[in-house]
Amino acid sequence: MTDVRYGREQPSRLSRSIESDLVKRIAVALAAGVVLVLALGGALYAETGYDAWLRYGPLSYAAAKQYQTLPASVVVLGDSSILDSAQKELIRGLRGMLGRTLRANSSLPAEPGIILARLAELRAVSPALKPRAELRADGFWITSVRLRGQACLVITSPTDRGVLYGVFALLRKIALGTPTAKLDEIQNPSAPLRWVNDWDNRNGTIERGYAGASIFFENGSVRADLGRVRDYARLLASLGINGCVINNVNADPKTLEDGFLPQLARIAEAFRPWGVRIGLSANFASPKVMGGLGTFDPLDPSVGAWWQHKVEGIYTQIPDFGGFVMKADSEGQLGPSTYGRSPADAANVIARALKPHGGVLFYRAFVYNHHLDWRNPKNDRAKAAYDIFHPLDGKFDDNVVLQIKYGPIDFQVREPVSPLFGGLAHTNTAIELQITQEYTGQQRHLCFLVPLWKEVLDFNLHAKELATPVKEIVEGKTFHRPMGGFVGVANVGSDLNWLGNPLAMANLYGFGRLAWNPNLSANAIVEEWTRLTFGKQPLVVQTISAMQLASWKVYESYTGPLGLQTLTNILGSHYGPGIDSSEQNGWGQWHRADHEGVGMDRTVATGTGFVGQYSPAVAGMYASPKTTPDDLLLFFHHVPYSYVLHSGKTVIQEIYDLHYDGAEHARQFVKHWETLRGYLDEERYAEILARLKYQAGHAIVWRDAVCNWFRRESGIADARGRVGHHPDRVEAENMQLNGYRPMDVVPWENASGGKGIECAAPEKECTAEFRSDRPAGWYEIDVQYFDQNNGESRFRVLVNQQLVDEWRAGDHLPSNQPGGDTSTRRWITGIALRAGDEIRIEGTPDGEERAPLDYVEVRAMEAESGSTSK
Ligand code: GCV
Repeated sequence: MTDVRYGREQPSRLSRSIESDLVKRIAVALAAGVVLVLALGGALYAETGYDAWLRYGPLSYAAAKQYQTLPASVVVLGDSSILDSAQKELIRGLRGMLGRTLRANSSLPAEPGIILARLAELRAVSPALKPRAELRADGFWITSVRLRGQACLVITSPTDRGVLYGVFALLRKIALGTPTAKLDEIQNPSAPLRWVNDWDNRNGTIERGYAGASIFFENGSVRADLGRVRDYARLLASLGINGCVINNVNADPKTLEDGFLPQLARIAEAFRPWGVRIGLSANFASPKVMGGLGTFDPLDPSVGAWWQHKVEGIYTQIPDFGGFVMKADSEGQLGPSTYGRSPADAANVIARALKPHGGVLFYRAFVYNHHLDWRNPKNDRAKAAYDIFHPLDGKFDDNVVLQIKYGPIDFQVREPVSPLFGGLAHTNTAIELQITQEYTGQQRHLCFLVPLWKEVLDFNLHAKELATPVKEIVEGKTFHRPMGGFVGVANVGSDLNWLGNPLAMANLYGFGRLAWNPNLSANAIVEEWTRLTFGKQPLVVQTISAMQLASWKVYESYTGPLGLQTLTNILGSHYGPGIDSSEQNGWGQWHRADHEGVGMDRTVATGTGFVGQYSPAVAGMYASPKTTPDDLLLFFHHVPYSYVLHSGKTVIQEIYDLHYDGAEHARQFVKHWETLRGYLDEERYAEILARLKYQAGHAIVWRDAVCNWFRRESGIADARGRVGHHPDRVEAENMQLNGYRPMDVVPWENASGGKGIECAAPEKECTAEFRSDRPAGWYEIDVQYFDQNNGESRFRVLVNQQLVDEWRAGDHLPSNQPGGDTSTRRWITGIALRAGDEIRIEGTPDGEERAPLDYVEVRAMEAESGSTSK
């Protein structure tokens, strides 16, 4: 690979904004941080990521000093498991941060105290104490007052849950060093429904989960030990999340079997002390497939009676059951269309069963036909949700909430906002966001999604005269709806750090904080999260925050810029590149690239008409390529490759440039992270470094696959001469092979030159060697190999017979084939080479994995001299 000095001659938007921000923040922080880390010396301790943002690490002497006046006792007025959690959490947090253990009391003592109480109980002891503004359910008031002559800090709310949230808010303030002496603060949640969904299966797997097995289920049963569930509930409560659906929306009908309910009740019990109600994904065909009826027709009275009986059974076991989420008539799940009934018929029959118990029915608007005829240019999956649900507006009962994914397709790296939010003036709605990074790098790539979510939530749909940002629609404000909110698909797993990567936890944190207050900025959220998760050293905070904030656009730029959507293999893992996979099939994730041009015409005038689902102001913007923002151009318009963007570049050149910029930025993440060595615990430092290095290598796989594919399709060369030219690269199939044989990789663009090599025989060592023709100097040898899931091959790299590196291909990537999902880079830095040196790679196959290799790059290290990391 050439040493890409991207952006120097003609910096792209991505380069300019991200680079300068990162460099500025880190320079400032370096100046301040160096001093701090020296002062801290050996204070860093081992971390697993398990405690996430609730570490309650000891504050420095200076930071702790301002909290010396906090009372020595914590008093709970009232009796409930949630208040008990609140009291214990406060004691735990203050002990961790301040080294002080509060006295626990249950009545007002004759000394200053921190008082935890619902408003009702507080009034009984102090009738005059009233919040100065409205306190809604789950909202809280933290105030410093005198009670019976004693200086007290009161945390109160109309609900137990609100008191708990107030405690977490106070602990967060202390962890962040915010003064608490004169507090008088009221916070109300943005919306009543702040839920997560977990797509766990009874067999212990998780659909689109990337962090190990289910914390709920194992071998068909609820786990015996629910310790992880309790700790998950605590994390959720700390963000104000009040509901959790615990099973896959592709729901197993057996979930609702009577015999299973007592097991589910155990999960509800684990959540209850943290104020998190459980919900279940229900299979719409349950009355028939497990309920013994001959039908699941929602208008058949026997079906209504079945749901009523079932729901009563659930409430007997789980009195605070939150409700169901329903995926019906979608991706193979049966639904009301079987009987010619509407989603409103389906939702209402179940909602009516839930209503007397206070339960909610989340009906997912993710309904579309995945057998669309791709040959018909008028067909468009993006139109489905609006076409189906807009005509039903006003027909849903009041305890039904339509759960709508943020975009009209499916959690792509970028989509426009779903027009359906603007088309439901008489229906409760909730926005569905995806915390688990299905299409955004599966927690192996850094991709902080809060900036994406902010763009969506702040987007003005112009659904009424005044501004109608999406956040206000789902809060229920715009259309004066009684209910609404936020749903995040979390999919935490049993990996100790919950999401498989400590940095990915910023997405869970960010989701919760936005659900509580969507007006928070991405900047504020990430800084807060970083300080809570990694401590307050300026270098750490600035570096991690800057990397996180840059990461979504970096990921977008090498996986699907300009509104192309994530160009991944949509028929399989949704992970590595698979540019063709979205075409010529019924799934409707089309980008319509051909020899002439690229993008999908969704205009009313000449295309599918999707644009017409927006209000006139928004539709007007998307109607023409001239007024459509560049980053969504190809979602709305089919244009020739030579079309000139607002950036001044042609579409094809922007595709090339963004991919090169993105891959280079991913490489820079590694460099930025390396500046943190010694500032963090070694465990998380090393774990994250490994992920970032992996990402930097995989970003190159993405870059080359997409650029080569478009180069071939468009026939237009890269004006900067990079695409298809890799002067540092030696293709494995061109090396001297012993035991290895060339193989074709499918699709061709997922391997350099479309080919790799593999050992011809199982379990027999093979070698591939070549001689370097580079002048004497320090080099990096990058080995691109395939790490399949069906074996753990071993590799050794020797320079002139001297072993310089060895490793096992033991990662768990989502494929058994050599290709875009499995292509992995080993970075071997700091190697002294002279012309004529022999570089040999020895591969030892294992199982079905034949030590497959793609290529080797020998790159001069001048730019990074001094780095010795591996
Ligand atoms: C749970 C996408 C995912 C599916 C998921 C579906 C949904 O299609 O790939 O795994 O199914 O969305 O949200 O229902």
